[in-house]
Amino acid sequence: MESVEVIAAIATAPGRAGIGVVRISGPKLQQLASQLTGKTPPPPRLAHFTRFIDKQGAVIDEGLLIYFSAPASFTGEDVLELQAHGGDAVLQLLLGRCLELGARIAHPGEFTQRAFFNHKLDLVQAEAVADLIMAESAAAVRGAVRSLTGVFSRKVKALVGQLIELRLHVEGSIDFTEEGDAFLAKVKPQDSIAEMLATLEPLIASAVQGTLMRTGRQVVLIGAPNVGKSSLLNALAEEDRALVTEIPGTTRDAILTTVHIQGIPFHIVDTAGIRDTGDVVEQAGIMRTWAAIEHADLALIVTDVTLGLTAGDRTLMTRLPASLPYQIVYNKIDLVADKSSPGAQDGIGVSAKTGAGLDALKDLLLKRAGWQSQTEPAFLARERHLAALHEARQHLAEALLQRESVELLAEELRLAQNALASITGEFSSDDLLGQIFSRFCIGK
Ligand SMILES: Nc1nc2c(ncn2[C@@H]2O[C@H](COP(=O)(O)OP(=O)(O)O)[C@@H](O)[C@H]2O)c(=O)[nH]1
Ligand SMILES: [Mg+2]
Repeated sequence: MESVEVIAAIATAPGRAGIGVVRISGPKLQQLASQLTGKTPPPPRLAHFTRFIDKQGAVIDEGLLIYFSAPASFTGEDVLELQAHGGDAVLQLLLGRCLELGARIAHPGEFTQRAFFNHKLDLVQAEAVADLIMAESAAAVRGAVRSLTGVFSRKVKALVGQLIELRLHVEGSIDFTEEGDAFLAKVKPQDSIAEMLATLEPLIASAVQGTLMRTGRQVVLIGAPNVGKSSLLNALAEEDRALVTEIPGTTRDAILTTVHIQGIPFHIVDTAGIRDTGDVVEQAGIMRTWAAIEHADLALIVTDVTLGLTAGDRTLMTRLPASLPYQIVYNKIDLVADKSSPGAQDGIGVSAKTGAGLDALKDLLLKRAGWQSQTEPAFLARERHLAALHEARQHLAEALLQRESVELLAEELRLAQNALASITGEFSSDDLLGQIFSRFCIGK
């Protein structure tokens, strides 16, 4: 067997804090613990107050040492957690001492990778660790925790189990052609396939919501200068992100702000108003506006309700990429008496100044993003999961059509199983694993 290296990393964020943690994982860490503390190693799972000493026996710091004995640890190996004071220099000294004692610095995500290889977590759960750390809203935290605790994995594994069961029968019927047909007639593969497809649908719906919660949508605010784009951004963000003045051409740079609506991140870009101008800085800003439009999922065309949709707005609409959906927003409705008039059919009326209509605008953004609040709570999912679920659905649908050839039926079922198993990592190639774990932060 190849020997497993001892890895170590500072597990807490850089900067100053009450405590900071150095984490070590690998085989037989008791000896390292003794060398680090100058004492006999403590029993597992007990917080142990100790001094951490350097090569000459001088004290580096004092703090808590916790020893987790394999396999009862996060990684499934021996793990040491050193809780020292939270300063960069002291933690570096402590880490340096661990390296002297034979550890090497862990790669990003390597602790979680080891947990995966030691069957402590499946792939969905490992990804959820990273997602939980990156989560920016309470809803995203809940979604990541649902994945981490195995809610998503269990559903996928149940389907894989059903598929294996069915494949046993189907493949069996190929091998024993004589009794095969009778065998199949009893199992009724079409029925179980239809049942699996029915289970897959809500799973896909949840995953769609989960990916939305993770990645969100990019929304660009465009329109003529002075219609209130920056004011609208500030109103949505509930803080003054962009400069607002009565001078047309105030916004020069594209400003990105993330606003969470029901936990979904909307990355809203405020842009320089589009107009012909001799000002080179403003021109550069307008170029950036077009660049932001390229990356957007939705454009909000902001207009001043007192002016209505102008010729300039109409030209702008024709110049947008055909694939980009847009929505007209009439701003400054506080200035008109009849609030329903201009935007009634083709747009939505808001006032960035008073906040009127903002809730309706938020609802509209959610709807345009495909958010459905009535579905069961989402687990935080990735595009990778969604693609695999779609692939499985496709193969099951194909399998449903294979009434003539048992071989083709068997093949579709096999492909459906592979797709599902790739979600939890049972069939993942090393490339995929490398990609997933390299995105982690060090110490995780
Ligand atoms: N009455 C009223 N004025 C607004 C509203 N929104 C923006 N303004 C004013 O319109 C002017 C231009 O706003 P700004 O946000 O800089 O527009 P932008 O150039 O499109 O970004 C400023 O004087 C704002 O105070 C609104 O809803 N009602
Ligand atoms: Mg502006």
